[in-house]
Amino acid sequence: MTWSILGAGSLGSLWAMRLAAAGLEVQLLLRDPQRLADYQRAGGLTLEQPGRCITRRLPARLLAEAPPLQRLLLACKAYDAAALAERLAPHLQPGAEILLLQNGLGSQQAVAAALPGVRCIAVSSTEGAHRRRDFHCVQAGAGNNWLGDLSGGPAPHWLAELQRAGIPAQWCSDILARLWRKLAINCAINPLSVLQDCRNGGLLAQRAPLEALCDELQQLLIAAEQSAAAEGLKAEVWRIIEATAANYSSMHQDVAAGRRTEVDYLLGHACREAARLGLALPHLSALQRQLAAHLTARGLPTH
Ligand code: NAD
Ligand code: KPL
Repeated sequence: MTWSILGAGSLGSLWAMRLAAAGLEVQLLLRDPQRLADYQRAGGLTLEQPGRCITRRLPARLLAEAPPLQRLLLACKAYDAAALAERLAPHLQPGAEILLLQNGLGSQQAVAAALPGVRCIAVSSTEGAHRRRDFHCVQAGAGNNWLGDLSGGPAPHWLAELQRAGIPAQWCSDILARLWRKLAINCAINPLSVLQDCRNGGLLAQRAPLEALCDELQQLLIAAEQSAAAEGLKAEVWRIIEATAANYSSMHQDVAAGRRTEVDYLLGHACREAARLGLALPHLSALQRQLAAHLTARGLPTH
């Protein structure tokens, strides 16, 4: 069974290289002929891990030229996922499985709606990777991957294959709760770190706004029937801020690099859900307005 990887960026490369190192069949699906030529010129995919740097010439092709796909890792940003799912639909075999690596919420549901009959497995990842240059990925730190089917169902037989390939992977029977929890943590930390232009540790001086945001996020989680995800949220946010004090949040890094953020799938999703549930959450709404103004002033999309 071939693992097809669509999105040969940071996380997609990290997965592809570990699967290939374990002797599994992997193919990269690249965007267009130019990107395919760039990949060939780069001599393959490179993964930098502590103490070693390995390059592999993994097979790569265009989606249009790929044989029907059975198992695919969708490793693009959340804002690209729905459009890519529509392009993927004619290339998937009946009974295909697709793993969704996107952060936040909303994109997974859009992909599932675009691909009826396909098993959509959402992944909540705390692994870290970044690109040194195109097709050269650096593993940034240890983490975990929780996998779960948004429609329920048992763990797939290939979960052990991932673990054997050194990809930390744990099956989660309530993946929605885990995605909501991560979304809430990201909503508390990331936008404020952008507006304050600080490392996560800088938020230790923002106790009052952070506590108000956590209170509203807890209200939202409870109203969205995600009470388990609401439990102990404030304490975990503080723990993560302390543990990542020296780091810039992913949203801060995107804004600083002039890249589009995934805000629409984090704070945007939270605010839309609050509106749908008839909840007034003034701190969260004010944060969304301030962040939108901040992004607009820098020529970045607000969605
Ligand atoms: P990335 O920008 O490094 O990679 C995305 C890749 O998708 C790029 O290579 C891009 O070229 C490719 N892509 C986009 N449109 C395409 C198309 N039409 N055809 C083919 N390829 C296409 O992003 P990333 O950092 O790997 O993040 C992917 C997702 O994983 C995001 O939702 C992110 O939030 C989440 N995530 C990332 C990390 C991390 O450490 N990088 C950690 C946890 C979660
Ligand atoms: O996930 C994160 C991010 O930067 O996106 C943390 C470190 C938890 C901050 O929200």
